[in-house]
Amino acid sequence: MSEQLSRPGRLRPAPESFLTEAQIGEVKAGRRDFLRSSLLAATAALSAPLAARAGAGDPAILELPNWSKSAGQPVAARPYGLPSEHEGNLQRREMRGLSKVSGNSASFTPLQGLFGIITPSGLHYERHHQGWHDVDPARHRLMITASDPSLIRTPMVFSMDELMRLPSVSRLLFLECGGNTGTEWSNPLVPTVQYTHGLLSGSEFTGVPLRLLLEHCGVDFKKARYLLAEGADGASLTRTIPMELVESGEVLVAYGQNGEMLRPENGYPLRLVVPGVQGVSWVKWLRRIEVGDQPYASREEAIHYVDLMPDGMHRQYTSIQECKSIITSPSGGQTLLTQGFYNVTGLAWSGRGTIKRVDVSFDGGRNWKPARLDGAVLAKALTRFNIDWVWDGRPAILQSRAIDETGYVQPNYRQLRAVRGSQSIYHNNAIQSWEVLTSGEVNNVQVL
Ligand SMILES: Nc1nc2c(c(=O)[nH]1)N[C@H]1C(S)=C(S)[C@@H](COP(=O)(O)O)O[C@H]1N2
Ligand SMILES: [Mo]
Repeated sequence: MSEQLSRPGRLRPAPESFLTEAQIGEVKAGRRDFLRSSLLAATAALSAPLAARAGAGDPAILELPNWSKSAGQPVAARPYGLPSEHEGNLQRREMRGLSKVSGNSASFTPLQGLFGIITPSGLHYERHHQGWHDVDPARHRLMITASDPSLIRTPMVFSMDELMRLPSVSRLLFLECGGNTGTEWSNPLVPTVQYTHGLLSGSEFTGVPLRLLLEHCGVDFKKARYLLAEGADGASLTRTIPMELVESGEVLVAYGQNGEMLRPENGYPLRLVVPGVQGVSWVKWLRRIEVGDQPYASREEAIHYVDLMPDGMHRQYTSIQECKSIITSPSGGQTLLTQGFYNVTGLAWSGRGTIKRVDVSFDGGRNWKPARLDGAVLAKALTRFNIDWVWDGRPAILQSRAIDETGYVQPNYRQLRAVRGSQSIYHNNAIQSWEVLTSGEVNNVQVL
């Protein structure tokens, strides 16, 4: 399991030169004063001459390494850049035992090691029902048809070249598998945030609004209230999309991801983007769209992706990912090395719009403090939050609770189970608890 744990090095405390016992006292008294004084100290340390910093007692600054005295690598030594070799532990990881066939499996994003709101494409989580392919874009086509000829004027087939000539838009969005956090319905089961919440990523997607293509084909929007999206992979994955989502202009036929073409694992060269809706509807290797006048009840919506309710009935077509948040660091499997200051950070998102507020608790939900929302706060995208924390060495339970623009408040496990029971797989958006032990170890626990 150890290779699956995240790097405790990320939790280095602030350098001693700007965090004394006295300052910790000040943090407790008032964060603002502390921030001002630590900022002053940090600036002073940066502008001080080398000798002064050596005086701070760190030998690393005195030893001039060989690379500092020799020529570096030439430009374009790597025509396509790669992360530092020191970051090799930051990987998507498979959960062994999740499925019997690894082509039908998932890999999880290492949320504990990421910053901001964009997931590097190479670390985007993967979920394939029948493995992935690197498809030749020159041979890929998208067909638009109808279940009944009266619903469409001209069925059409588009090549990638044709699609890429059309007006495009780019949108920063989250993508979350409906099965994310599915292991945690009855007990805390997996140790790290990578496995509890890593079927979640954030990207900028670029493509053509599907509405434009349907208009081009002369779809009768009054009668065609649903559509079926179909993938070209062996799983023949199909999902019903309600036409309201398409009419709003939000649904994209996308070829771009984080400034370049989609990665093969994420559906290259074409995938459906359905903002706020669970991952399974974001059909990869998209080859066909059929407009129709009723939901299709396909395999992926009749047998799978349904929620078993406490009364024994299955809830169907619950597609919108409700408001949720997670503290990504410190998180399960990490260790706090010393007492003192930590930047507690995490992500919040809602399939219904923007995040209004994130509260953080350090005592298992008794007291809450609002976190700082950092950077862009966008609808149906990841939102980064940060909050200062001084760990006094005593046991603590860290939680985050997000509230979205509709006023919806992320539930705790008691509230979620009261409505949903504990036999579900999908759509678990409960508040996560990380327990910090006196040893500094952080564990996955549930607080009821
Ligand atoms: N064609 C096709 N599309 C697919 C899938 C698939 O197996 N085949 N998996 C779906 C599921 S369940 C999810 S969660 C997302 C995952 O997208 P990603 O692999 O880019 O993260 O793709 C969806 N689209
Ligand atoms: Mo999924």
